Amino acid sequence: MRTQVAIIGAGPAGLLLSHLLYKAGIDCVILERRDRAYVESRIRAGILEQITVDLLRQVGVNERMDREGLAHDGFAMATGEETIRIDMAALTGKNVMVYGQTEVTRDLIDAAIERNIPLLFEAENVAVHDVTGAKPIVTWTRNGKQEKLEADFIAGCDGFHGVARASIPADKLSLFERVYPFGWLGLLADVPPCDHELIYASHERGFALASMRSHTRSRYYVQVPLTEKVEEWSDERFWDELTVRLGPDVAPRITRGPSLEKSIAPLRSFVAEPMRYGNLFLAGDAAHIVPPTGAKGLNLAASDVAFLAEGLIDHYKGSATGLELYSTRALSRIWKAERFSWWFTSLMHRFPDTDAFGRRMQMAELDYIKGSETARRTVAENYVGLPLR
Ligand code: RFL
Ligand code: PHB
Repeated sequence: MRTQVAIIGAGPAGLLLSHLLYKAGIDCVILERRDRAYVESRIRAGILEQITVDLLRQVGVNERMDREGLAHDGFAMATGEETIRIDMAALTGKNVMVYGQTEVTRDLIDAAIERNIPLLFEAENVAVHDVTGAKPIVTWTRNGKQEKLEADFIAGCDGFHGVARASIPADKLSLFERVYPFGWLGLLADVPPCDHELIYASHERGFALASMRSHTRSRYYVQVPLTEKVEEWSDERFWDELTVRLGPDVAPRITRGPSLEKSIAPLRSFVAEPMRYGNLFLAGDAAHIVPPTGAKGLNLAASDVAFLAEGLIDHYKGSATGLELYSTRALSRIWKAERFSWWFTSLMHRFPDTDAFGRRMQMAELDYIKGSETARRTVAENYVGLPLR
């Protein structure tokens, strides 16, 4: 088999890239290790920046998102004592869209099948070869049979634990990492959200987030120590803790219900530089991870593949510039999102070494944000997403 671009991974990065290439008339094949049901059921992100929404519209995979997605003009930061509303629309003229990653993924897969974009699920033992040569190769096994694909380029869109970054010699990459000493326990339930906007709460007992998927489906998170096991959290225990952390004003508006899903995600900041090795390009979580506090992970995956598609389109038009600039362009946006996510995480969470002074610093910063339109605009500008360039 032969194609122009071999894409490893059918997450948001790989799928969106395939549609951007399709629109430009560039052939690709997507190889995904898991089956379709597994890929579509991974519950993760919920917030799309306008740039991501625009990209989905650009590739024509926007019909259901525009019908079912909820535009949000603001969100709240709560301290237990006060609530600060960040009016994104007034401060930046932009908003964000609540539309789950599961829905984005489902729409992109449906459209890929409709457009006959080759999408191979259950491709096991994917390996890349000769990536520094002119004819890179991807091999895999499927139903016990060894398969092979020749390509001009390989896009490693296979997430943090994928094979693409792992195939690059260690001395060709610089890695930057911070692992946080806590995780997020998330719960999804078919109950109406406690508020029409998201609430990020910084409480003495730890962080909590009230989010949603629709008017009838809520997504909540509480910060937990990494030693915690999900089995130790009955639904009742989760709702009790959430109620305390969201504070007395919000508590009466929380509707409890049985969990559809409950899981713990560790928090990490991570960047691998550069995002290119020969003809292998990394995009999305394969190259970087942000803690979910800023809602940036999926959105960075989208902006990466926008830069990568631009480079590939340039290449097939005869210019190497876009691909040469890919890593630099992408990393410039990534590092700013890394900074915002790290800052927002540091401000809102309780760290094991957060003493009385540290807590006062957090409270003083939140009070400053409350009183300063300039500070609120800075938060809003980063949350809605910085421009591509
Ligand atoms: P993905 O989604 O991990 O997809 C990678 C795909 O590659 C496949 N794969 C392989 N395929 C073939 N061969 C191999 N060897 C392979 N290894 C892996 C995998 O099966 C998978 O299908 O990466 P991608 O496309 O880069 O997308 C990144 C996003 O998924 C991620 O950044 C976000 O989910 C992060 N995130 C959030 N991002 C936001 O923008 N807004 C949010 O509100 C938000 N909330 C979140 C989040 C992530 C969370 N968790 C669980 C980490 C909330 C949470 C709790
Ligand atoms: C979510 O709805 O899953 C979500 C929303 C905002 C975040 C992180 C996760 O910052």
